[in-house]
Amino acid sequence: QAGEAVPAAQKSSWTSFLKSLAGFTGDLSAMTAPPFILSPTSLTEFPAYWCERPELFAMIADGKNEQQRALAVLRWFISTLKGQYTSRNESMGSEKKPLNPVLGELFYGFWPETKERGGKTTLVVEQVSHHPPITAYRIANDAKGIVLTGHNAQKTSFSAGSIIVKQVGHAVLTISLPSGNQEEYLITLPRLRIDGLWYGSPYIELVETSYIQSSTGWLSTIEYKGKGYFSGTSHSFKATVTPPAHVSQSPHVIQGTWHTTSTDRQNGATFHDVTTPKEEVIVAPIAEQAEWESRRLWHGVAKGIREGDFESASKEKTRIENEQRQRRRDETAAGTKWELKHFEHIDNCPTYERLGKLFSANPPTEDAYVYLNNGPSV
Ligand code: CLR
Repeated sequence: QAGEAVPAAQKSSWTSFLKSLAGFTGDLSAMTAPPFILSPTSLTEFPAYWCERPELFAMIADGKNEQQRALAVLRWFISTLKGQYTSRNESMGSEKKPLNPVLGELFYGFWPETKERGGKTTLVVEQVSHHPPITAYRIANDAKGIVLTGHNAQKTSFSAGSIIVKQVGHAVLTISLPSGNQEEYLITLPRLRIDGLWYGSPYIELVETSYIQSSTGWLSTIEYKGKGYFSGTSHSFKATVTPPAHVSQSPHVIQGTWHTTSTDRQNGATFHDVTTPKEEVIVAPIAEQAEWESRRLWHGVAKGIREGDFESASKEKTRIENEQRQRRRDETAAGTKWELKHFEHIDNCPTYERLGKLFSANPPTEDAYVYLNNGPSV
C-alpha cells in the first residue's frame, strides 16, 4: 500500500517529495526530504565500505599470478557490495538520505593490523567538491603494497517510479609486487535503481554493467540483475573474467547474489561469501577530532536525527549551511579559493585513459584526484 512505511504525520510531505522527484535531474542531495527518511551519516563515511573485509583487501597481494590476482580483486570488489548497497536497510530499516557533505569535510579511520593482513589499513576521505558533491578517498595497506584511490559523484534522474543513480567517477587499485613491478586495476561503478519509494521504504538494486580492467590484460565484466532476470532473485550478478589475448584459456564465469554468496561455474566452488560479519572502520572519538572531521562537524545534526528531535537537527543543519555560504562569499570577496588538503585534481586520469581503452570505456577519459601522501599518521 502506498506510503505504508511512512509515519502518519509525514505522509503528505513524502508525497510532495515524490512529486518533486518526477522530471528531476541533478543534485538529489540538496533536496529537502521528510525527517523519517534522513540518515545521521554523511556521504564522506561511505568510502569505508570498500574495506569492511580488510583480509580480502590484503589477500589480493597473495595471489601467485596475474589470474589469481585478478580473481582476488573481483572477490574483494563483489564482497564490498553488500555493505555499500544494503547496510542502511539492515541498520535503519530502509535506504535513507545521507547528510550532504560540506566542502573540505574529512573522514579518517583505520582497520587494525592482524597477522593475515600484515599491517594496518588506513582510510583518508575528503569532500573535494560541494556543487556537485564529489568525494575523494584513499585506502592503503602499506605492508601488503595495496592502495585504492578513487572519487565518487552521482547523477540522478527519475524513471517509472524509481530514482536512477549514475555513478560518476572511478577507482584505481594498485598492487606493488615484491618484484618491484606494479599492477593496476581500473574499477568502474555500477548504476543504481532506488525502488520501493511508493511505499516509503526505499532500497537499492544494481543494474547494467561495471568493469575491472587490469594492466595485465585480465578483464572482469560484471552484469547486475534484479528480480525476474537470469536467476529470478534480487541482487543477482554474473561476472565474466576474461584472460588477455595472449593467454589461451576459457573465461571464468561467476554467478550468484552479491549480498550472499556466489560460485565459480568451472568447478562449482564458492567464490565469495558475505554471510559472515564485517568489520567497521575505527574512528577517533569525536572529542579528539578536528573541526572539519565528519562526525564532529555533523554531531548536533546526527544527534537530533537519532533522537527524533528534528527541530534541533534542522537548526544545526541551517547553521552549518549558512557558515558554508559565508565562507564562499568571503573567498569570492578576497579572490581566494578553497584549498584541498589531501588531494590534487587532474583533468585526465592517465590510468583511466590507458586501461579504459582496453574495454572501450565510456567516457574514454575521466578526471581524478591524486593523493598528496599527507594523511594523518593513525
Ligand atoms: C555513494 C558511494 C558509495 C555507494 C553508494 C551507496 C548509496 C548511495 C550513495 C553511493 C550516493 C547517494 C545515494 C545513496 C543511496 C541514496 C542516496 C544515491 C552511490 C541519495 C542521494 C538519496 C535518495 C533519497 C531517497 C532515499 C529518499 O560507494
